[in-house]
Order: sequence, then structure tokens, then C-alpha cells
Amino acid sequence: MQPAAFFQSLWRDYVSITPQAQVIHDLFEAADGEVINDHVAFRTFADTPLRLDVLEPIILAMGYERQDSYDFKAKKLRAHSFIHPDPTVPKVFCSELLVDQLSDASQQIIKKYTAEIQEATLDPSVFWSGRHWSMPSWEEYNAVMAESEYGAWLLAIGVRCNHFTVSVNHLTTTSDIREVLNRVKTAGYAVNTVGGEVKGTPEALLEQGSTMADKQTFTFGCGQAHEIPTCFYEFALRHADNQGVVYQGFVEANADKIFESTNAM
Ligand code: OOG
Ligand code: NI
Repeated sequence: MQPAAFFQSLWRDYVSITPQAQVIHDLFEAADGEVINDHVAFRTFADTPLRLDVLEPIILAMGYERQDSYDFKAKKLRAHSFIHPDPTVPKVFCSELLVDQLSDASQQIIKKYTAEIQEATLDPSVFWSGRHWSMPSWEEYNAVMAESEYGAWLLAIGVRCNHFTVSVNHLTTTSDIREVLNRVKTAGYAVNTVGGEVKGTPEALLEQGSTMADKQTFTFGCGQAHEIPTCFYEFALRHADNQGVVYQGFVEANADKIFESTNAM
């Protein structure tokens, strides 16, 4: 599959549960012209038919290369990032929850649902086809939430794009990440303040910020309807190193805080 078609399908699925992203995108498009996407991110469960090692070949088949790997020990996650030889194609960040490090109770809930995943031939549509298991009960969602916000989010939302990222480098009216976040706040959207609104520094070569996730009402397995966080929108400003090369990687300490954009406020 060509990356352009991939990102088109991904965007359609993403804005269906993240309407804030379309509104914010359109605000920047009106002011700055075409909005360029720096990267997207996915989350998945380890030790399942949708584990990172199974998703990776689908990403590589679109021409990507593995860029780097990351460990988030406290959150019990690991991740890879992927970069495409065509610099206009967004990077991909894909993490997985190390389910076997959770309590037996959380593992039992998660495994009850991930056992429903069909081991069909995997293709890129796996990233926009929604949850590959049924909706958990509200009780189960909260039980997992007490131990892993990521786990609960993933159980309810599924393996689908959790954010697109505006490339601040490509905006025409500003190159200031604070100014970008201020515009987002002025438009009425909350931004993630974990560790400060701006994660990272020019010296670390990557400054990032994000909205707090949109919210949508879901009917849980028990029949109860509840409003829960869905997905968020990110903004990234990349800096050049001493050789003048613009950094294309991710920064683990920044990512650790970006994950918290799906926390309930
Ligand atoms: C991904 C968080 C990491 C970044 O830009 O560092 C990330 C997630 O929330 O799943 O996107
Ligand atoms: Ni990101």
C-alpha cells in the first residue's frame, strides 16, 4: 500500500473519534497553508496476534525502516520508531504494553479480550479497523485503569492511530512551539501540561506539545454508556544539530509525557 492512501484512511478513522483534530488542522491550514504531518503513533498489546513484532512487517512493507527502539520501564511499555526514505512521508511510532508485567487480575481481563483477535492475514487496514475484540465492561475498564491508563485506553479504543502531529517546522506564520500551543488553547482546547506544556528543549533537538485527548461516549460491554478519552493532536518542532542536520528521531523523556495525553482530566 502506498503511504498516501495509508494516511488518508488513517486520518478518516482518527478524526471520526477525534473531531478536535479536524478543527485544529483546519485552523492551521487557514493560517499557514498545507499542514504537514511529522508522525503518527499506534499502541498495541504484547504477546498477542497484534504484538509489535507482528505489526512491524506491515509498516516495513510500506517502505519504512526501523529507526530506533525505546523502553518505558515505569509504564511497562516498549516501542520502535520507523522512518521512510521519502522525507515527506510521516514517521511512525509504535509501542506495546508488556502485559505479562501487570498483575494477574489485569492480565486476566486483557487476555479475555485479546483472545478474540482473529489471526487473519494482516494488512495495513489493521490500523484503522477499530477494536479487534469486544468492548470491556465499565468495571473491567476501571480495574485495568487503576494499574495502566494505557492498558485501559487500548482495551476500549483498540489499535488505531492515537495521534497525528503537526510539523511546526513547516508552518509559515510561526516557528515557536509556545505560540502554536497558545493558538490551540485560544481555540478552546486543553493542552497536556505533564512536565510543562512544552516537552523537550532546542538542545535535545525536539520540542513537542499536545492537546489532551478528545472525549467520546462509548457503550461498554455491560450496557452502560460512559464518556472516555479518545485521541489527541500533537505539535513537533525539530532542531538542527551542530552540522546543520535537522534531528528526525524521538526523545524518550518527551514521549514518556506525551503518553499522558490520553489521561482523563
Ligand atoms: C505515543 C507517545 C510518544 C512522541 O511523539 O514521543 C510520541 C503514544 O501516546 O502512544 O508520540
Ligand atoms: Ni508523538
